[in-house]
Amino acid sequence: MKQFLSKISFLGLILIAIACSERDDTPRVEPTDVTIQTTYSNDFDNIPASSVAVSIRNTTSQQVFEGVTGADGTLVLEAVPSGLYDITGTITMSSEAFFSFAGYLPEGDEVVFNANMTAVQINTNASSFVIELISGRLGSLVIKQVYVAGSDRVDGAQFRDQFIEIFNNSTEVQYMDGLYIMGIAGRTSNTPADFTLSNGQWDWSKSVGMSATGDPNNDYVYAKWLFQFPGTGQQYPVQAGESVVLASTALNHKAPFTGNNGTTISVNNPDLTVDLSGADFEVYLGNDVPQPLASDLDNPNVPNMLNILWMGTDLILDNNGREAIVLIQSDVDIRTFPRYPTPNTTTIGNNTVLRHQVPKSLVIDGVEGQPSPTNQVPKMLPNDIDAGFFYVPGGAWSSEAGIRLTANSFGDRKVLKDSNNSENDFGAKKANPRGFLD
Ligand SMILES: [Ca+2]
Ligand SMILES: [Ca+2]
Ligand SMILES: [Ca+2]
Repeated sequence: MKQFLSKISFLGLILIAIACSERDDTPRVEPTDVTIQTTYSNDFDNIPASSVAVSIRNTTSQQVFEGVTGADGTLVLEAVPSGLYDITGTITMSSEAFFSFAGYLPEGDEVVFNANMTAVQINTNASSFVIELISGRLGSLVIKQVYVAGSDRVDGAQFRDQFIEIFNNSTEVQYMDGLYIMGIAGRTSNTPADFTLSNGQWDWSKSVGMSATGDPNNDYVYAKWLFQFPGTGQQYPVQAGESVVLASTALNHKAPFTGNNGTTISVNNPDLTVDLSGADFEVYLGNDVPQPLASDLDNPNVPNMLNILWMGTDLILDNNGREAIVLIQSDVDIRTFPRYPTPNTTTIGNNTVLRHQVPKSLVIDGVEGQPSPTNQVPKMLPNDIDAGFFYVPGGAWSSEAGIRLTANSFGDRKVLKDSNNSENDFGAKKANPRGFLD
């Protein structure tokens, strides 16, 4: 028995000796504490990412070490044996969490960021790693500035200087090519009638020939005016954080110019209006209406919109602010969509205007305006496109525009607020193409 015990002791000593000699000869296999730092990608200025689930897996033993990053974006994993590892990080944000992080609502219910590094050597000399979280495109084009009020009728440019600005509020380049911009056909009287809803808005289910699937009022929007951006697919890029200006007429409205009838068109006070000569797009109806507007000149340097449906003789917006505007992306040509007359129409004649019916699922962004909080017309847009409205305190002819609030800056990229409620997302200021509210 004693001999047996001593044999075990002897064996033990040998094992210890082997272990010691291995440790002495190859110190790199010694377990090490590994620090993983997680950051968001450059789209979000590489800021540290907390609450990220991080996992490292040994590619040979398949042993996994995991944890969650702290407020500083780091996680320390203790006593990790050396070897080759795959490192992953992931964080899922609810749309609310993403809104508080970035300042705008994402398209889906949640946002997932992932980081991934494969076959990374971990040992005492390599124990600290930075992994970068990326996602697909986050965000969309949004309507940034809506200048419908125009400027003083005597000293300014009236409605000639109106414009709409669209901003790339996403993390990737986007293209204007083929998108549509549309004003909503909305009734502006609050008095109900047979052909309206109880709030006075059109009841499109009463339109002659209505055959839409779903709810004609809540599942679709109808065109008051409709234009398509030109381009073959990638002719008109908009970088993340940049914008494009769609002018009623792309001229410097501060300076006199000669109208298409030979008259000089000028303003008394250039400060009241804007220079739109650098606009990206303009509406030109000189070839489409019998009596063109004198001020509707075609600036050869500024691409013209494709005209589908218009009100009057230019892109003329409601100076009182009763204008709801949507940006639309459709793979199918909207010109082929079903069209209906306003619901007060009983028979369709030669002069009846038929209004394109657009599924609201095709709307990228939409904004609704009102004259003022105490002087509202019936709501035009479904609440999931815009639950509220913006207005300009100075009202019609005030030179003021509705401008989307700046929510955040990630490096050079500004991010605009978008909660799909322009009451919270917009402020008002003197119109300023490409300018920000603050
Ligand atoms: Ca024009
Ligand atoms: Ca032009
Ligand atoms: Ca929106």
